[in-house]
Amino acid sequence: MGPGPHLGFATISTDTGHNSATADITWALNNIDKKSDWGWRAIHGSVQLGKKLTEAYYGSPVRYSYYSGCSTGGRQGLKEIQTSPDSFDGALIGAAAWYTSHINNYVVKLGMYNLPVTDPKHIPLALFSVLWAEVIRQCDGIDGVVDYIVSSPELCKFDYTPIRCKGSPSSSCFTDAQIGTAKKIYGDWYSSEDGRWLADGLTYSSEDQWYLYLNGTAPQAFGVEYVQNFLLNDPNWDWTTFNDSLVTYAEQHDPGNSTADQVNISPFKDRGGKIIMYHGQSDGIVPTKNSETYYNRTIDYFGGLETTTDFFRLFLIPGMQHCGLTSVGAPWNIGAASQSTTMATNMWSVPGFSDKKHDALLALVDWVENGNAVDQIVATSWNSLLNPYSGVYAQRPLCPWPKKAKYNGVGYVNAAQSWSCA
Ligand SMILES: [Ca+2]
Repeated sequence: MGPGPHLGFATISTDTGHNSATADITWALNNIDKKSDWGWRAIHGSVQLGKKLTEAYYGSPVRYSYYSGCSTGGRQGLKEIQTSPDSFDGALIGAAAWYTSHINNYVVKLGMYNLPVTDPKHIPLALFSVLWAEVIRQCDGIDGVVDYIVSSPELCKFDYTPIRCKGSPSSSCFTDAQIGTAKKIYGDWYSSEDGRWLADGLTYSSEDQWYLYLNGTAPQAFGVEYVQNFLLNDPNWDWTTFNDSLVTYAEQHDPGNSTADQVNISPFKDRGGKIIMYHGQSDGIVPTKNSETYYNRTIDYFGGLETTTDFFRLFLIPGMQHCGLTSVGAPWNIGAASQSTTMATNMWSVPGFSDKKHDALLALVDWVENGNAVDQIVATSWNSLLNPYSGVYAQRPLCPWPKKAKYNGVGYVNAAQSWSCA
């Protein structure tokens, strides 16, 4: 909540009905109320209460209402827009884990690609960085500028030959079995039951975050504990028995009504609502393509890109990890949820650049209240990752999808004015 008042907002947040460690989902076991709170009810009730409190304190109606959240917070914002179009006038939605019934099962599936650790197909932690370095080497320059930032992963035709073991396996090369695992991790997930698409795979340049989901002796708890406590109410469920039919079961039951997959958001659009969605292109937790999938579905629903960009724009952030940060110096900070508070608890907006050109929330406010559609947002990184006093390292515009920032061919490559949206 800290950043909000600095920008003049009355601000509210919620624990969504439980208090737990990050990946602990045991609170959901057999608890319909807590599942619903997490799924949608805590956000909805907090918005209603927040407006009442604000109106009581100031003695006048709330003029505008905004949302900012990332990851599960991105999902929660989308869910509220889908179910209660009057709640917000603008929403800043990051790396949304919107497809609960699919993506939480996907976390189990993804982990199983690399398990058990005794299997020859298993890629050990040390090889993630080998793969990452080769991805950067091959995929970086495709976007026109060699800067360690992979801005066009979709154009990279990655060749495993340079990292493939030539003789006996070693700790610095990939066997064919391990290459098979890497291809699964990058690939989309299709049902073994009926062949239908189930989930997007991870993107080239996400490897630096693979340790989060792919380095355990079991799949990550976000997946396993979802199935145990949310889906099946069976804490003894054994992840080795996972099969793809669980997605169908999750779709049918959707405990807590948390899946935010509706694209009929006309009521929100019709009352003037605006959405800025963003996603790091090196995200190793929520695959970047999740946002593109939701956006493409929305475009299909509204009958084209232009009728969608009227009120809803997607900004991919090259080189940014999950919700923030970067390991390649990529401009990443746009004043979005948790970004500056991750740098220091007393930081807010984009330190040194708290204006609508650099802060996505202020850009959103300007779009909603003054009709100035957001054509670019300038992202910032600093010489020391978390220290804005270390001086700006790079700034670069982010562009409304499908546009990308393109280097003008002249000028300092780390200056925003050397780039254009094209
Ligand atoms: Ca590049």
